[in-house]
Amino acid sequence: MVVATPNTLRRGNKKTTAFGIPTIDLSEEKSKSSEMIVKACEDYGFFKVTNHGVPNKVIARMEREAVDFFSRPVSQKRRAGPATPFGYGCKNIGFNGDKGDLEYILLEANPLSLSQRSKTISNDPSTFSCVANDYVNAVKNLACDILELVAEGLRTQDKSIFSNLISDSQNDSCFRINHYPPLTAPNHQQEFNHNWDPSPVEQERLHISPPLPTVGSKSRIGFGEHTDPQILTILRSNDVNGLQICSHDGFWIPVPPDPNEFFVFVGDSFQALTNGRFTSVRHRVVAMNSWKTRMSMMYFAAPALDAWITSPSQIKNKSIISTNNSNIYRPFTWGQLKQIVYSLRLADSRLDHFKNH
Ligand code: GA4
Repeated sequence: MVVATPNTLRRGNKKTTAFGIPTIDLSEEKSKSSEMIVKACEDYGFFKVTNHGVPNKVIARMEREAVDFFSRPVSQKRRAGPATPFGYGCKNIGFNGDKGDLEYILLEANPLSLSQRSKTISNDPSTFSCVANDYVNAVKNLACDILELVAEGLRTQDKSIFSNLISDSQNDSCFRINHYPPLTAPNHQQEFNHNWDPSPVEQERLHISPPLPTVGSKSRIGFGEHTDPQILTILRSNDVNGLQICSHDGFWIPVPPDPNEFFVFVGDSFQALTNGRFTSVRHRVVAMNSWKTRMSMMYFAAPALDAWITSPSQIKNKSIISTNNSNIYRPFTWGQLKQIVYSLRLADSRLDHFKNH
């Protein structure tokens, strides 16, 4: 694991610290990588994986389809929207007024939905759906491998205890592609000055709304700070920077982009599944590059809506998962958490609703 000495930089009023990101080579011996993954999940809730086994061709094809989609005229992209929550979205995130300087497509990660949605996304829907399916399956397998290594590292009896949740045929995983405009590019700004909202009243309101918050003098919020509600997120981006993670002590750490590797985020559900031993990582995207577009693809691994999110310590031996024997959270289903998630703002903490008092 590479964790360099902190090198503190100042951006605006806030401190930003450049660290080495924990990096796990999946071709290493299982016992070693499982231990390192557990440590990274505890220390950061975030790490990078190398030798991940996802074929370059699968990634390149997905990227090509996504670039093709976002390069289309707004009128065509809107055919795939609005994002409620699935479909094409621009600037609006969720249903409670959150905004970001981005456009995106959010898709349900199952073959049937992908095939239906593809018809609104591409002129060649069968190719898009095939490419998206291949990508989603490859990253889902990667997520399962990682979850099995975590189980190994935590020494749970059942090594599939976490991976079974997301390989379930009813899993509620989703797939998102985010496209961030460069910081200053007149043509792009024009493209991004439309808002995807069907209501004219709302559109009117959005045009007069204040500009998106800035972070220091030369950056702007692309996607505001939040944690992911699912179990695990697998992210891949192009070579444009902007992603930052928040350390346990509150520093924003810039994550250098690496188009050849994947980044893994612990989500809220994994925090609950481990009784707080892992913490979901707060992260955000700030637009800092003046001339290049950032594009990222995220697979959010979630269980079935009726799956119970409860620490195995409640089922088996408590000492396996957490040194703290009392249960921090009462059991809840993924569907119940999702309902809370969509009733709150992006930056809110959702697990508080399930805390045992
Ligand atoms: C954050 C993680 C995923 O992108 C997402 C997002 C979702 C959305 O865009 O529809 C949410 C956001 C995310 C958390 C709070 C709610 C829901 C927007 C929002 C304001 C798809 C998810 O599952 O939760």
